[in-house]
Amino acid sequence: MAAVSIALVTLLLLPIHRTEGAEASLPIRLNTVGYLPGAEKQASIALPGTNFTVIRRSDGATVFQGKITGPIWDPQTRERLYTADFSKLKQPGDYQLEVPGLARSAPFHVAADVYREPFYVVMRGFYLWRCGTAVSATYQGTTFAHDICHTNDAWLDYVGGGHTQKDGTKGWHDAGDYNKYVVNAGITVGSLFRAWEDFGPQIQTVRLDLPESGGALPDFLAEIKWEMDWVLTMQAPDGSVYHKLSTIHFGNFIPPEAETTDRYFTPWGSEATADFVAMTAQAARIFRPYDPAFADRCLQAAQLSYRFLQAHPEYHQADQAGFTTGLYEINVPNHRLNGAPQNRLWAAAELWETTGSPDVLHDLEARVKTVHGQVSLDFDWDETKDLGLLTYLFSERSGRDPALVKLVRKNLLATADKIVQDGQHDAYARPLGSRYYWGDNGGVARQAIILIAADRATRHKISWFSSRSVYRDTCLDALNHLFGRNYYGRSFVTGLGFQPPMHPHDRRDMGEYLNHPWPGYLVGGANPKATDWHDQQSDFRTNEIALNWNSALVYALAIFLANGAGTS
Ligand code: 9MR
Ligand code: ZN
Repeated sequence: MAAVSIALVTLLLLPIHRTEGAEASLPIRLNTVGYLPGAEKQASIALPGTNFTVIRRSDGATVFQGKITGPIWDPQTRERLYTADFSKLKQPGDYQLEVPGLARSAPFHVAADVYREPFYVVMRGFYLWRCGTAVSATYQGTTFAHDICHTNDAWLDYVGGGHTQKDGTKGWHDAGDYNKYVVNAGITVGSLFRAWEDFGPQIQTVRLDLPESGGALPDFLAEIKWEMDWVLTMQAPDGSVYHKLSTIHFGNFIPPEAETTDRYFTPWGSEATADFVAMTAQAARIFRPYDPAFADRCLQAAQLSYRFLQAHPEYHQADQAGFTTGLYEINVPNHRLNGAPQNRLWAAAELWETTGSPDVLHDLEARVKTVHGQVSLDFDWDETKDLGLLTYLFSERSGRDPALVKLVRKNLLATADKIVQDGQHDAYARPLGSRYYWGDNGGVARQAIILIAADRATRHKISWFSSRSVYRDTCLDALNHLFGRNYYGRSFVTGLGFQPPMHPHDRRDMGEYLNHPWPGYLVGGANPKATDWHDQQSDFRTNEIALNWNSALVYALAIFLANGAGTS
């Protein structure tokens, strides 16, 4: 905790550049949260220089000196960028990087536990997103709280229930809006479960201070259960799954408890139903050791919706007519062939992994063949098949087609290597290369899922999580980028690092919170160009927050929780 607050209250000696983007841009750009001791450490510098030093903040001593290299031309930002490499600085401490006479960087830390506090804050973001309850958390002297909200969720008018209500409470608000969308729950819960399955033991060492802390469930799973309790309410009696629970139009910037406009279940869709199967099937096996009754309930729900999907192989688009809230509709034509195969592949993978059913494996492998075992370069809510492919690849169950397993492994490594290369070719070492789109900051973080899978696939089981590799270094590059090694020199996560977003598109950030944004949220990011980020509340295109992006950041941070494992 202390480490992060020090960074925020620091007075700085920083020349500010005005650039073509609306935001001030700082010339020395590095991870303003900090580095693990053994990690590679580089800053991108937008000023010509020859030498740099690193200064210890406690006594002003110069602890490192080096030569600046470059420049390289960044076609995305149209800058000449220089590089300072201070990887050899391994001594834990608080520092600033200086180009003598020209500029000094934001403060940063070197510490083995440098990502523990950010992990805590970002996971707390999920708790603060809870719907159907009052929430409260104090961060750096400000208490962020709202009263119990959306207790009337929701009306059945659009799903054949007449003007009656059914329980649809709990869950998390989606983003800067308070609606609840099954498809975005899918990628979010899937990424968080992936984090648990890959890094559960180290995640368990972080206490999240939840109302449930100290109970039967590990904190991390208790937080996800809040969402799953809502997800289960989205299943219709026949196994189809309502696409979303939403107001008709986006609401105003008011606290959640003040939003009393009617909210409705919307008709079912293939994407929501497939994602529902995946989430509930995965929950069944993950919750089994802690809460068998809940695991049974999830498994039954998964089976019912899977049977429904099998009986409805064609793509069924959710009817969202009349609603102007988020669509979360998979509208790439190819994805619609064979009934949204991407999500169905993921559904089959999780159900097979949980049950071992040969029929489900047969279905799964047919779908893996349909997509040629292709692991996508980056993925989000509209492309969950990678999650299924990874579950298939790492399964310890018998019965898989060895040739298909080999193909997926080969494709995974090719994709991961491409991510590594894209990062190496980017002036800010951004592992998404030059791809800029709505929510690309989430994409940058989510690359870690593919990279870690490649890391795991290329190592002996016993050691895959314990030492450095180019894949893990690239995951750190993702964190470096999001915490300040970017065109803006700023952190993209509220409450963390240097000059974090102050005006995210978040409906809670009004009244007393107008200039105190709720902490722990990754904003969408520059889009459609590297220089198009605006820290303005109205800019939902680049400055909104969202569950799916935060879940990817949680994954990336979880990798490095264990005493800096993998980097020393
Ligand atoms: O994350 C979504 C992005 O991929 C889409 O391009 C965009 C426009 O459809 O919508 C984003 O999702 C928003 C959702 O529809 C409503 N809640 C806020 C989400 C984040 O902006
Ligand atoms: Zn709510």
